Amino acid sequence: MFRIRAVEEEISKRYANGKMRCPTHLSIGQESVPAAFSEIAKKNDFAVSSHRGHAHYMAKGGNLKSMLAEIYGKKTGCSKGKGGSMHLIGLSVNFMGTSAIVGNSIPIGVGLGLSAKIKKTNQVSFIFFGDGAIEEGVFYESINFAVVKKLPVVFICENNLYSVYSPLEVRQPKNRNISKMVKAIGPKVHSCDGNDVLKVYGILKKATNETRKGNGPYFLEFSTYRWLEHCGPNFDNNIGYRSVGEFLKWKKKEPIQKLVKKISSKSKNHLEKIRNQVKIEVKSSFNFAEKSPFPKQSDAYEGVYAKK
Ligand SMILES: Cc1ncc(C[n+]2csc(CCOP(=O)(O)OP(=O)(O)O)c2C)c(N)n1
Ligand SMILES: [Mg+2]
Repeated sequence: MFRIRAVEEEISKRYANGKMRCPTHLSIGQESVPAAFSEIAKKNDFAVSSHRGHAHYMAKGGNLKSMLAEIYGKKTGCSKGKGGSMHLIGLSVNFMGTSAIVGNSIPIGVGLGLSAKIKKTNQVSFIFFGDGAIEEGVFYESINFAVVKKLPVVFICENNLYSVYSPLEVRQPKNRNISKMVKAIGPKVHSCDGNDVLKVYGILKKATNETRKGNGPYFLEFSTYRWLEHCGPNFDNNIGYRSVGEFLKWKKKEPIQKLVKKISSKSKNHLEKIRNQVKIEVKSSFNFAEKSPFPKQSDAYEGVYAKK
């Protein structure tokens, strides 16, 4: 969680320098789910994510230097500087990509689950998406297919209440409970406080073990909240689509403090060590990205995907 927070805060701090020229969707406030995931997924398990994918890429073991270089548009980036923040890929750790099109990576994640089942590889496919992706038709086709074929897929919805500036209540019928609705399609469904990393860990671990055993797909809904604007490095509570009161209420429930309150003072010392290590790693990774060369004009038609 420290590592994700530190990277996202540094992006936010440096963004105004104008060197990162792609849109960026930051995960500050949403660190619990990817952090728990990082302790559960195996290296050869698959994962895909969406426009807000930095944390998932890092949690799957994606190379931090390559991610930052990508955001800076550099040749050393994970998509060779041609994709930017929303097109992250790490084939060496089976992080199979992120997409700017809401819902677009869901069927890809299901296809990866199907491949694991056909080839009997014992891999699990994890699909990260937001509450907005539930409103895309492809979500229903994909999860139905995963249920019918009993695929080893974990659908992970990080419900942060908003799709850009629209809260759930103007997008979906009043009193709809997403988990209940999805349960009717047939996957096993669980939900919990998505800012409580230990709770998320428990639910995600069980779902992963069960789906790996061949017991079919899971849909997990984790409630959380993004602190910054939908896209970009700033706070935007002043523009009126959400209240300062709501923001402060969620800020009190933020993932890192929630964990710190629960642990012993010995563990707190350990956390301080982690925080310091992370600072050093983040600084050197930004230096790498800033110093890396841009792609050449002649690279324009080269394949964008990194090789294993
Ligand atoms: C198919 C499609 N429709 C609309 C958009 C514009 N758009 C980009 S991000 C976003 C919000 C998605 O919300 P959610 O899935 O909840 O993710 P969050 O940003 O909250 O993490 C929208 C509507 C898009 N990129 N793709
Ligand atoms: Mg959302």
